[in-house]
Amino acid sequence: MKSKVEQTIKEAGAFIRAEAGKVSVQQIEHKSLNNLVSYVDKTAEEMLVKGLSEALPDSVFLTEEATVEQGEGEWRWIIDPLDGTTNFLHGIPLFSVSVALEHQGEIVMGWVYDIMHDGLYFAEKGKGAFRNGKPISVSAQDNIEYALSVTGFPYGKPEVVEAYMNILLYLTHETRGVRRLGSAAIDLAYVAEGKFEAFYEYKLNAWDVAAGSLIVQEAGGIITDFSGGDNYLFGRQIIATNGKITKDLMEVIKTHFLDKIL
Ligand code: 2AM
Ligand code: CA
Repeated sequence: MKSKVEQTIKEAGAFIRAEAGKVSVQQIEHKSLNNLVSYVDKTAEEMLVKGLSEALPDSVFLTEEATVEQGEGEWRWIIDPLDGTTNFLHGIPLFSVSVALEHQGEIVMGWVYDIMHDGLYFAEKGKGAFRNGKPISVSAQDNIEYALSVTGFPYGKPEVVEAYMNILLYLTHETRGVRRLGSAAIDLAYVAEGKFEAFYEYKLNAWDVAAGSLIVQEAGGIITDFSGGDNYLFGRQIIATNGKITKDLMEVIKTHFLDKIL
């Protein structure tokens, strides 16, 4: 099953890579102002649905582009066929395929394919995390002052977005800094690999984080929602760290963001 899944993900990734730079302005649809999609996202999703259905018959799907019936079931694939669509459309080489497998409500396997770097991140519950077959682990840094974080910016109510930027301001002044890459799945993979100490974001969807979260956990990190709970998959708040700075980052997010929007 695993090799069929990985073959499918690499084929979808190869298709996306081959289309990079070819999408015309007329072929871009605006789901909303900041939310773009093209035939590339949809075709990649169809390729994934076909291959994953063959790999695991009777499985159901939760997918960003909803090219297939969305179902609930014992085995469910949670998929973002192209995470980082804006990067893809602008020729910035940071976009990915994100595929998670859920069994009875628990994520048991996850893959993030960093397409332009040919990096396939994989984790299986209880069995560790890997990049192209080699074990990976989170950073050992336990001092938030020396931590490099990564985030993405939410869209929505201006006052909430403005308050969210306070976190950025604090981390810019008081820590090593913050990056904003544009693919949540890659952000998580990079935390798992020890490149970043932390990732946090507000208003993401389950398909952006389902695979990457398991990869971080299996690499030794910790994932929570903004209050330290475990509602990060559907709760639209996520903090992923190397396991050593969760408390500090949670405090920053509480003081500089949550307390300001209440
Ligand atoms: P996408 O490229 O699959 O749309 C960047 O911070 C992350 O936010 C990406 O994972 C991106 O996923 C996601 N994203 C893009 N537009 C968004 C929106 N309007 N609302 C929520 N998330 C979004
Ligand atoms: Ca997407």
